[in-house]
Amino acid sequence: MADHASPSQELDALIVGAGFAGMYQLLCLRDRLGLRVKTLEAGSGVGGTWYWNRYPGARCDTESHAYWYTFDPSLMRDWEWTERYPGQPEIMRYLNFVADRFDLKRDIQFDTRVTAAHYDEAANRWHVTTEHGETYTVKYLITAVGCLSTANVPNIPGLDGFKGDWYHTGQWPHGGVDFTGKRVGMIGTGSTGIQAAPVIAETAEHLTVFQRTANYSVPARNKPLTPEFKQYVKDNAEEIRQATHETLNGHQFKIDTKLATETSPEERRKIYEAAWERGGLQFRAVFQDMMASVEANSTAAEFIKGKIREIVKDPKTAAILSDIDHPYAAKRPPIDSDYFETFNRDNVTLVDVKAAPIQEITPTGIRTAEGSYDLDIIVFATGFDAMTGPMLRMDIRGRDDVALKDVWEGGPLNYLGLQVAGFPNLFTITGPGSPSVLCNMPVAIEQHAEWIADAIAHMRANGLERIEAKPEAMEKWVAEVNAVAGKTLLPMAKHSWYLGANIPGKPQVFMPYAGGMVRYREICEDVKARGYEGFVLA
Ligand code: NA7
Repeated sequence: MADHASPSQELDALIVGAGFAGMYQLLCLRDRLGLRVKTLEAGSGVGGTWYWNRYPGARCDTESHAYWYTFDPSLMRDWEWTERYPGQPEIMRYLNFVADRFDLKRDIQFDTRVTAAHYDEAANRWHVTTEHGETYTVKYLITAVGCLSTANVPNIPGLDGFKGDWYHTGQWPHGGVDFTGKRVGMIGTGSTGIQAAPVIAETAEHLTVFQRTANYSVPARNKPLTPEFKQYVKDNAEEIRQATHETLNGHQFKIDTKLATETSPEERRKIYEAAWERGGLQFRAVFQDMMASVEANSTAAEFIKGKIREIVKDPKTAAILSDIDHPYAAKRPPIDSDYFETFNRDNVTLVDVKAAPIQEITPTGIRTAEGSYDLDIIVFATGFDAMTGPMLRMDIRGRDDVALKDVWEGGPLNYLGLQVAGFPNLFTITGPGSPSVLCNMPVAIEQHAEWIADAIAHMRANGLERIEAKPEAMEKWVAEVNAVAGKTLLPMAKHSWYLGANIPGKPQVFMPYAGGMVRYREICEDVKARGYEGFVLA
């Protein structure tokens, strides 16, 4: 812990966060540009979102051979994933392997949460403060704080008086939780709840799932990778990397050119059956028009609802699970391992809290409008204050002491998801307005970190001290982000965290850029080629 009277440390750059983004940004700035740079990380190890999300069943929904760093071919050859989708512990092993290989930890200070960052215009420096009272004075500040790192524990009356234990999936205890012999209540059926429920049900005496909005899910079909597939990945690493750079969402598979609306019902059914058997997010990619046409989307939606009714034996439970109110994949589409099958177990109950909302948490459980449920443990799989939350929990102030929270009062303003006007030399990796969560994250992160490093290199080469988004460029970009989202079905999911609608009082603005990673990369390259068009460099 720092001495409060210790002088401010001066650095060229400071990075906040040591997940995928912060680690790679550190490597870019320290090893390629030779900057004096440090990373501050709230956790006790690398991993970011994966460091905190240790809940049972936590697993990536991108296939492992596309979910890694691709900047170094030898790194891709030297790491071997064991499963089709990497589980949280394996991702942690991978990130530690990368951190050790590039000796990153010597410049990462763990257990250090940044609380404030204020820009001093006269000195053109950011003054950064940590929760321990340490201060840093830096020219460049880069936030690599993740999109899903501010846990949302809903404000349900009575939680303080609950006599059992409760946990949020995004702040899971490192020692794990023993559910043996416990009556567990889980609130939330997003990707997290859908992953956690089958695993909790295996050991809990009883699991009660409180569902507010029914959700689609497609089987993940996770499996161990064969020696042949591992060899294929080693032999084709560069081709796989190239493929992730050529697809809309940074995955290794392309979206089919066929249109659902121009395919016969019999043929469509065959295509959906094959995609269901293959499993994974690729289900979304079998028709070109799935995310653009309500008619096309409803064919996928009806297929999945039919599967839910086929799998779940109790018709009432099946009806509650399949009563879904939004287009397929308009909310982040989960993939699962036996989620719907879990409701066929004798020790699992589904409670519809849309029909009968949760009214309070009592000392012994949860009370809804229809009844009380006695519980020993409550699991909140209730998501995150996504994208803006991790930024706004720091007191960030730009020119003239203007607070970011005031600039973002009506929704996040950002140019390319990289910079906010009035906040010079502050870069946001995968900030609102970037493809980020609509893309395979490592692909988005590598592009951002490299673009930021290039911008800083350009400034150093040209004796420039300051880079700042122009307000008009920012406004134009925000309009573009909205316009692009408007061409898709994404805004039709009214409760989605993409829109900020999951957090009471949060402005409802579609936050990520839905135009795809390929287009976004082209735009960023074009901006760079035009001398950082839309930015003021001074
Ligand atoms: P999500 O996708 O935001 O899901 C949160 C779930 O919690 C969702 O079902 C919510 O229902 C439910 N929720 C939230 N607050 C409440 C209250 N007060 N009462 C009842 N139910 C509630 O978070 P996840 O962690 O599952 O996934 C986040 C991302 O991580 C995911 O999209 C992937 O990108 C990885 P609602 O839908 O709001 O009615």
